[in-house]
Amino acid sequence: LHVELLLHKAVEEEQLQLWFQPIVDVESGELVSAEALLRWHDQELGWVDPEHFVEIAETSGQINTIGLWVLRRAEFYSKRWRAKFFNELSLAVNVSVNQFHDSRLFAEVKRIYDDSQRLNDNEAPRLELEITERLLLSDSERIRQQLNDIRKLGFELSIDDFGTGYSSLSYLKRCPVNTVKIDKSFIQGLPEDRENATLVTAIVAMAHGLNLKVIAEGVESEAQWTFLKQVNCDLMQGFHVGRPMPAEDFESFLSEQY
Ligand code: G
Ligand code: G
Ligand code: MN
Ligand code: NA
Repeated sequence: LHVELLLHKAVEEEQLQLWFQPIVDVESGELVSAEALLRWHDQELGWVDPEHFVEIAETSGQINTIGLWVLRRAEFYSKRWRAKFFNELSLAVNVSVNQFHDSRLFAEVKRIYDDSQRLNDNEAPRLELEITERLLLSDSERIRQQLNDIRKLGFELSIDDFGTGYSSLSYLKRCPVNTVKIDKSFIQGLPEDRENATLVTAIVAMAHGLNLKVIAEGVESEAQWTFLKQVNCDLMQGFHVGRPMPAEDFESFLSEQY
């Protein structure tokens, strides 16, 4: 409860931070996008594990407000960095299942879209929403409709932590997603782990068969990168490519390249 109150205060006082981790093309190694990740440093608690405070925020309901803040910050950085450095840059944000049961999520997505239309803006945000398999599993018509509406506004959707949940091929076919992100637990033993190698090869082939892009998460070595090239994985993310970094550091990283 103590942490919950501190988190509430941190949200009010805008003490949460958005960090960014690069996502690159497997073939060329070139930057394509970045994932926005929440970070929280509290005077008393120090750095709080995001998995821990996101779970608290989901239980307490604060994730709805936090999620809107994340979208607005991502919108801000997207416009700024596309204008300054790299017009094709896209940013991915994580969205909790809970947010799809709160009408403010779609309202905010629509607001971002409307603003970019109104300004006829060349630097309109390019945003991708990362959802989990759990959301697809809920199999509600209302959620599928929301996902469709979000796609119609030009936002992309990806499935995070793919392979750890229960999605079946039929869900992937019926849901309007663009990308699957293979969970890092499948990447970490590569290339030696034969079972993981088989699974990753199959996931890439299956996703491509359904016209989906594939991102490998948790890439930590050159050997893993080589394997991903061999199986034609599209994009990758991980410590070998770059760690999550504060927005100012990501901006310096961009300014060195563009
Ligand atoms: O950054 P790290 O890998 O430690 O993140 C841990 C977990 O926290 C991941 O599952 C990630 O999806 C989640 N997370 C990070 N940022 C956000 C966010 O902005 N919103 C939500 N809902 N989850 C996030
Ligand atoms: O669940 P989600 O995929 O949104 O969370 C991504 C998490 O994975 C972040 O907390 C990020 O810090 C972490 N991460 C990113 N790259 C690597 C990596 O190469 N190895 C490990 N172990 N974790 C990573
Ligand atoms: Mn993610
Ligand atoms: Na993930």
